[in-house]
Amino acid sequence: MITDPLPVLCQNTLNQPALQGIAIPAYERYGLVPGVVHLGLGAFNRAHQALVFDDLLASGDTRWGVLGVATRSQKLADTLAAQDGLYAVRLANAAGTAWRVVGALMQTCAATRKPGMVHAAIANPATRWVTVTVTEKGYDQSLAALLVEGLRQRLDAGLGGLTVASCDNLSHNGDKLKALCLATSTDRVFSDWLTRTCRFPNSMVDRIVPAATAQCAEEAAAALGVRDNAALFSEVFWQWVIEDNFVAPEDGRVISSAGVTVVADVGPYENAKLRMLNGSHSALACIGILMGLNTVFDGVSHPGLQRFIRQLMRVEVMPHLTRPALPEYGEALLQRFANPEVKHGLHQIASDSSQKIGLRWVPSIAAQLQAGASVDHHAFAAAAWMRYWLAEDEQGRPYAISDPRAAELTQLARTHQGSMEDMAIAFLAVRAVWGEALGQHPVLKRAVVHWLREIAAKGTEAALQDFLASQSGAADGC
Ligand code: CS2
Repeated sequence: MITDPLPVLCQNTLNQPALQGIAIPAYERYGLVPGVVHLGLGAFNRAHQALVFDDLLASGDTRWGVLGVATRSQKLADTLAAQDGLYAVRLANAAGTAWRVVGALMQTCAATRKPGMVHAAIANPATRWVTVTVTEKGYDQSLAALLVEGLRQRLDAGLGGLTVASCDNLSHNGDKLKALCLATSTDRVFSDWLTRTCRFPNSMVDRIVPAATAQCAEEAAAALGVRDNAALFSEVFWQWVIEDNFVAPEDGRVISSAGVTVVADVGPYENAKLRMLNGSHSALACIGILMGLNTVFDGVSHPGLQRFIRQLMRVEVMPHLTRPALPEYGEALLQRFANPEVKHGLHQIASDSSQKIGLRWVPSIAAQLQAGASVDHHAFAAAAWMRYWLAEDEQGRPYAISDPRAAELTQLARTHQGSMEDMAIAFLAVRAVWGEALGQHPVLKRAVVHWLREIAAKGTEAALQDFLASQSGAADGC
């Protein structure tokens, strides 16, 4: 048997010589009682909010240690537990790359194995915040049950409420989480207590963090001299804009000191981020996958696709946004997408697309139609999305699709693949994606049918070139 010569990253190996020069937690972790319960231990939270809490802990404020709850995977909770909650993030931008070991995760647990531990942690007097990253599809009964039972135990113990911060890419994420909790309980006393004492700030979170791969662990081993089975790659850029709505009003000032933007209304930031960044991501993913591309970097390196995305933002998205300096924001996004060190897989972004595009594309399409303006870019992307459900790219390579509606939508694509018009109409009738009436709008329908026919007849690359030629009057500059 070949044994790994490298020791595993954990509290005892933090002083390895190879880690000298690497940013490691510069505070005493032992004995810290978590003040934050985080639900959803995925890559995004571990490379975003966890670093903010890590900075607050490093500043001497001991209230921000995290109990990380894996809501789906038991393995990840165990991997992190074996590393004393430590893991490294490689942060990259044009100036270079740097590793950082994050220490904010004090304990981990798997909700499916020990739900009682999660309830007890939420009901612990030391807990002040619950943060949530469970992805768009995670706002379901199991999340609500976990939260509501913990909060109910808090009420029974005579404790005060918590700040419950959703950090998922949903519009009005805090309001949605609160509504989910309230809808789950029929107990008036509990509902009144929750409404009176808990706060659910809306927020916009941003950092591009691809899912962990074996390459992350390999590069961590080479750079750190320890084995880190939970290592991540990320960009340097991050943003967290949160509504000033906390149980402890001073928390706004405290988290601002770590770089979080606290505002009265997150709406302008949230809309711009969902429709510009995430909307472009979903378009890049659907179109790029058909063309056989792998990553966002590959997508924006394709001149035609880059031009398409720039125009999509400029022509159909920006006119309906109020965030300041939109053209600069759009260009900055394209630069972030072009970061070669952040290998962000198009299939990762395309996963759960049935849950995403209603948030990312539909508001721009609706606003354009209302204004009597063009929806061609979104129609092209929507046509690519429909063709994507045939689960095979144009080179004939099959791919797996991960989506809660996968069975229904792959079946829809297969059933209608003989007629692109039927296929477009069938997909536009999926109300869970397009809403009640939007999919029936004749302007959208005509454009989607047209571009789906073009994609099927000529291939995506040629259809894209024709599309760009047809838009030659559209503004190219952001
Ligand atoms: C991406 C997001 O996977 C996706 O759908 O669009 O995870 C995106 O990278 C983040 O929201 C960036 O902040």
